[in-house]
Amino acid sequence: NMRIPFIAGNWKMNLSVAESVEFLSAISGKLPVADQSQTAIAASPLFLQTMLEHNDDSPLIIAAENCFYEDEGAYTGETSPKALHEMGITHVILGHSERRKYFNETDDIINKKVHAVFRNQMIPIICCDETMGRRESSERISWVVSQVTAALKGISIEDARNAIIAYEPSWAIGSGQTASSEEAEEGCYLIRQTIADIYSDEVANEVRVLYGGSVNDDNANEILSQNDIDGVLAGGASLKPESFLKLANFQQ
Ligand code: G2H
Repeated sequence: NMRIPFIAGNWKMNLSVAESVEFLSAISGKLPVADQSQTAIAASPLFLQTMLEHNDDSPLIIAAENCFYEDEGAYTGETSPKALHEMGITHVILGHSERRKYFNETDDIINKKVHAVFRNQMIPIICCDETMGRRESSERISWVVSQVTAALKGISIEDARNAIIAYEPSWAIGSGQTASSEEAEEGCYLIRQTIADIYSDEVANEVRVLYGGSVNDDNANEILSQNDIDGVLAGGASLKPESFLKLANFQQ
Protein backbone atom coordinates (compact mmCIF):
# COMPACT_ATOMS: atom_id res chain seq x y z
CA ASN A 1 0.00 0.00 0.00
CA MET A 2 1.06 3.56 -0.73
CA ARG A 3 -0.39 5.14 2.36
CA ILE A 4 2.01 7.51 4.09
CA PRO A 5 2.08 6.86 7.85
CA PHE A 6 0.39 9.47 10.00
CA ILE A 7 1.70 9.85 13.54
CA ALA A 8 -0.43 12.21 15.57
CA GLY A 9 -0.35 13.48 19.11
CA ASN A 10 -3.44 14.71 20.89
CA TRP A 11 -2.51 16.97 23.76
CA LYS A 12 -6.10 17.25 24.99
CA MET A 13 -6.31 19.95 27.72
CA ASN A 14 -2.68 19.69 28.81
CA LEU A 15 0.50 21.79 28.76
CA SER A 16 0.71 25.56 28.57
CA VAL A 17 1.34 27.89 25.66
CA ALA A 18 4.91 28.38 26.91
CA GLU A 19 5.42 24.61 27.12
CA SER A 20 4.09 24.17 23.59
CA VAL A 21 6.83 26.48 22.34
CA GLU A 22 9.47 24.56 24.32
CA PHE A 23 8.13 21.32 22.84
CA LEU A 24 8.45 22.65 19.30
CA SER A 25 12.02 23.75 19.85
CA ALA A 26 12.88 20.37 21.42
CA ILE A 27 11.65 18.42 18.38
CA SER A 28 12.93 20.89 15.80
CA GLY A 29 14.92 19.22 13.02
CA LYS A 30 14.24 15.72 14.40
CA LEU A 31 11.09 14.70 12.55
CA PRO A 32 10.89 12.50 9.47
CA VAL A 33 10.36 14.27 6.15
CA ALA A 34 6.71 14.60 5.20
CA ASP A 35 6.73 12.32 2.18
CA GLN A 36 8.03 9.51 4.37
CA SER A 37 5.81 9.98 7.37
CA GLN A 38 3.45 12.76 8.37
CA THR A 39 3.51 13.96 11.94
CA ALA A 40 0.97 16.09 13.74
CA ILE A 41 0.17 17.55 17.13
CA ALA A 42 -3.37 18.57 17.97
CA ALA A 43 -3.66 21.28 20.58
CA SER A 44 -6.15 23.66 22.14
CA PRO A 45 -7.22 26.60 19.94
CA LEU A 46 -5.57 28.83 22.56
CA PHE A 47 -2.18 27.46 21.48
CA LEU A 48 -2.55 27.27 17.72
CA GLN A 49 -1.45 30.74 16.60
CA THR A 50 1.66 30.68 18.77
CA MET A 51 2.50 27.15 17.68
CA LEU A 52 2.13 28.02 14.00
CA GLU A 53 4.42 31.00 14.52
CA HIS A 54 7.07 28.82 16.16
CA ASN A 55 6.80 25.91 13.74
CA ASP A 56 9.04 27.53 11.08
CA ASP A 57 10.05 25.06 8.37
CA SER A 58 9.14 22.01 10.43
CA PRO A 59 7.09 19.30 8.68
CA LEU A 60 4.98 19.02 11.87
CA ILE A 61 1.27 19.55 11.20
CA ILE A 62 -0.39 21.70 13.84
CA ALA A 63 -3.95 20.44 14.22
CA ALA A 64 -7.06 21.42 16.14
CA GLU A 65 -8.76 19.04 18.58
CA ASN A 66 -12.28 20.06 17.64
CA CYS A 67 -14.28 22.78 15.94
CA PHE A 68 -17.90 23.81 15.47
CA TYR A 69 -20.03 22.91 12.43
CA GLU A 70 -21.03 26.44 11.42
CA ASP A 71 -18.51 28.83 9.88
CA GLU A 72 -19.67 31.85 11.87
CA GLY A 73 -22.57 33.23 13.85
CA ALA A 74 -24.01 33.56 17.34
CA TYR A 75 -22.36 30.52 18.91
CA THR A 76 -20.67 31.85 22.01
CA GLY A 77 -17.50 30.04 22.94
CA GLU A 78 -17.25 27.89 19.82
CA THR A 79 -14.31 27.55 17.43
CA SER A 80 -14.96 28.48 13.79
CA PRO A 81 -13.64 26.04 11.18
CA LYS A 82 -13.38 28.97 8.79
CA ALA A 83 -11.12 30.85 11.20
CA LEU A 84 -9.01 27.72 11.76
CA HIS A 85 -8.46 27.44 8.03
CA GLU A 86 -7.71 31.15 7.78
CA MET A 87 -4.97 30.87 10.41
CA GLY A 88 -3.34 28.00 8.54
CA ILE A 89 -4.71 24.92 10.28
CA THR A 90 -5.07 21.94 7.93
CA HIS A 91 -6.29 19.07 10.17
CA VAL A 92 -8.97 18.82 12.85
CA ILE A 93 -9.72 15.91 15.18
CA LEU A 94 -13.47 15.28 15.30
CA GLY A 95 -15.65 13.05 17.43
CA HIS A 96 -13.05 12.06 19.99
CA SER A 97 -14.61 9.81 22.60
CA GLU A 98 -14.09 12.53 25.22
CA ARG A 99 -16.17 14.89 23.07
CA ARG A 100 -18.85 12.23 22.77
CA LYS A 101 -18.76 11.47 26.48
CA TYR A 102 -18.38 14.85 28.20
CA PHE A 103 -19.87 17.17 25.57
CA ASN A 104 -22.67 14.98 24.29
CA GLU A 105 -21.50 14.92 20.70
CA THR A 106 -23.72 12.66 18.68
CA ASP A 107 -23.05 10.99 15.33
CA ASP A 108 -25.22 13.68 13.75
CA ILE A 109 -23.22 16.54 15.24
CA ILE A 110 -19.97 14.86 14.24
CA ASN A 111 -21.24 14.40 10.68
CA LYS A 112 -22.04 18.15 10.49
CA LYS A 113 -18.52 18.90 11.72
CA VAL A 114 -16.99 16.59 9.11
CA HIS A 115 -18.87 18.54 6.43
CA ALA A 116 -17.69 21.84 7.94
CA VAL A 117 -14.05 20.77 8.00
CA PHE A 118 -14.08 19.63 4.36
CA ARG A 119 -16.03 22.75 3.35
CA ASN A 120 -13.17 24.78 4.77
CA GLN A 121 -10.50 22.82 2.87
CA MET A 122 -9.20 20.98 5.92
CA ILE A 123 -8.87 17.27 6.69
CA PRO A 124 -10.81 15.67 9.53
CA ILE A 125 -9.28 13.04 11.78
CA ILE A 126 -12.51 11.26 12.64
CA CYS A 127 -12.50 9.19 15.81
CA CYS A 128 -14.75 6.28 16.47
CA ASP A 129 -14.83 4.59 19.84
CA GLU A 130 -15.95 1.33 21.31
CA THR A 131 -16.85 0.73 24.93
CA MET A 132 -15.77 -2.30 26.92
CA GLY A 133 -19.38 -3.48 27.07
CA ARG A 134 -19.58 -3.40 23.31
CA ARG A 135 -16.21 -5.02 22.90
CA GLU A 136 -17.53 -8.02 24.72
CA SER A 137 -20.85 -8.13 22.97
CA SER A 138 -21.90 -9.01 19.49
CA GLU A 139 -22.83 -5.35 18.90
CA ARG A 140 -19.18 -4.52 18.40
CA ILE A 141 -19.08 -4.68 14.64
CA SER A 142 -22.31 -2.84 13.99
CA TRP A 143 -21.25 -0.12 16.42
CA VAL A 144 -17.98 0.71 14.65
CA VAL A 145 -19.65 0.46 11.24
CA SER A 146 -22.49 2.75 12.29
CA GLN A 147 -20.15 5.43 13.65
CA VAL A 148 -18.04 5.52 10.49
CA THR A 149 -21.10 5.45 8.25
CA ALA A 150 -22.79 8.26 10.20
CA ALA A 151 -19.67 10.45 10.26
CA LEU A 152 -19.28 10.22 6.47
CA LYS A 153 -22.93 10.64 5.54
CA GLY A 154 -23.18 12.89 2.47
CA ILE A 155 -19.41 13.23 2.10
CA SER A 156 -18.27 13.07 -1.53
CA ILE A 157 -15.87 10.44 -2.74
CA GLU A 158 -13.25 13.14 -3.46
CA ASP A 159 -13.35 14.32 0.14
CA ALA A 160 -13.67 10.86 1.65
CA ARG A 161 -10.40 9.68 0.16
CA ASN A 162 -8.62 12.39 2.16
CA ALA A 163 -10.27 11.56 5.46
CA ILE A 164 -8.27 10.09 8.30
CA ILE A 165 -10.11 7.77 10.66
CA ALA A 166 -8.97 6.76 14.12
CA TYR A 167 -10.12 3.63 15.91
CA GLU A 168 -10.05 4.40 19.60
CA PRO A 169 -11.57 1.76 21.83
CA SER A 170 -12.71 3.70 24.93
CA TRP A 171 -11.56 0.92 27.21
CA ALA A 172 -7.99 1.56 26.01
CA ILE A 173 -7.96 5.34 26.33
CA GLY A 174 -5.74 6.74 29.05
CA SER A 175 -6.20 3.43 30.89
CA GLY A 176 -2.79 2.00 30.21
CA GLN A 177 -4.70 -0.96 28.78
CA THR A 178 -3.75 -0.99 25.10
CA ALA A 179 -5.62 -3.12 22.67
CA SER A 180 -3.52 -6.03 21.51
CA SER A 181 -2.13 -5.48 18.04
CA GLU A 182 -4.62 -8.08 16.77
CA GLU A 183 -7.56 -6.25 18.34
CA ALA A 184 -6.28 -2.94 16.99
CA GLU A 185 -5.85 -4.43 13.51
CA GLU A 186 -9.31 -5.96 13.65
CA GLY A 187 -10.91 -2.58 14.41
CA CYS A 188 -8.91 -0.79 11.73
CA TYR A 189 -9.64 -3.50 9.17
CA LEU A 190 -13.34 -3.20 9.96
CA ILE A 191 -13.18 0.56 9.37
CA ARG A 192 -11.45 0.05 6.03
CA GLN A 193 -14.08 -2.50 4.99
CA THR A 194 -16.78 -0.01 5.91
CA ILE A 195 -15.17 2.62 3.67
CA ALA A 196 -15.01 0.07 0.87
CA ASP A 197 -18.71 -0.70 1.32
CA ILE A 198 -19.71 2.98 1.30
CA TYR A 199 -17.35 4.14 -1.47
CA SER A 200 -15.03 1.67 -3.18
CA ASP A 201 -11.98 -0.51 -2.61
CA GLU A 202 -9.90 2.19 -4.22
CA VAL A 203 -11.01 4.81 -1.68
CA ALA A 204 -10.60 2.31 1.16
CA ASN A 205 -7.03 1.77 0.02
CA GLU A 206 -6.28 5.47 0.25
CA VAL A 207 -7.91 6.38 3.54
CA ARG A 208 -5.54 6.32 6.45
CA VAL A 209 -6.75 4.51 9.51
CA LEU A 210 -5.05 5.17 12.85
CA TYR A 211 -5.16 3.34 16.14
CA GLY A 212 -5.47 5.31 19.37
CA GLY A 213 -5.59 4.30 23.01
CA SER A 214 -2.57 4.10 25.35
CA VAL A 215 -0.06 4.02 22.51
CA ASN A 216 3.52 4.38 23.77
CA ASP A 217 7.07 3.77 22.57
CA ASP A 218 6.88 0.16 23.74
CA ASN A 219 3.78 -0.93 21.86
CA ALA A 220 3.83 1.44 18.87
CA ASN A 221 6.18 -0.64 16.77
CA GLU A 222 3.99 -3.71 16.80
CA ILE A 223 0.79 -1.71 16.32
CA LEU A 224 2.28 0.14 13.36
CA SER A 225 3.38 -3.08 11.71
CA GLN A 226 -0.23 -4.19 11.19
CA ASN A 227 -1.64 -4.21 7.65
CA ASP A 228 -4.55 -1.86 8.14
CA ILE A 229 -3.00 0.48 10.70
CA ASP A 230 -1.43 3.49 9.04
CA GLY A 231 -0.54 5.46 12.11
CA VAL A 232 -1.38 6.28 15.69
CA LEU A 233 -3.18 8.92 17.70
CA ALA A 234 -1.31 9.20 20.99
CA GLY A 235 -2.46 11.20 24.00
CA GLY A 236 -0.20 10.73 27.02
CA ALA A 237 2.79 9.68 24.94
CA SER A 238 2.67 12.91 22.91
CA LEU A 239 3.17 15.25 25.85
CA LYS A 240 6.92 14.81 26.15
CA PRO A 241 9.19 15.65 23.20
CA GLU A 242 11.33 12.52 23.71
CA SER A 243 8.44 10.10 23.59
CA PHE A 244 6.69 11.88 20.71
CA LEU A 245 9.96 11.78 18.74
CA LYS A 246 10.23 8.04 19.33
CA LEU A 247 6.74 7.53 17.92
CA ALA A 248 7.35 9.94 15.05
CA ASN A 249 10.51 8.17 13.97
CA PHE A 250 9.21 4.60 14.15
CA GLN A 251 8.41 4.40 10.47
CA GLN A 252 11.61 5.91 9.14
C1 G2H B 1 -6.94 8.33 23.16
C2 G2H B 1 -5.52 8.74 23.11
C3 G2H B 1 -5.35 9.92 22.20
P1 G2H B 1 -4.10 8.08 25.24
O1 G2H B 1 -7.74 9.36 23.66
O2 G2H B 1 -6.46 10.33 21.49
O3 G2H B 1 -5.09 9.07 24.40
O4 G2H B 1 -2.98 7.74 24.29
O5 G2H B 1 -3.63 8.90 26.41
O6 G2H B 1 -4.88 6.87 25.61
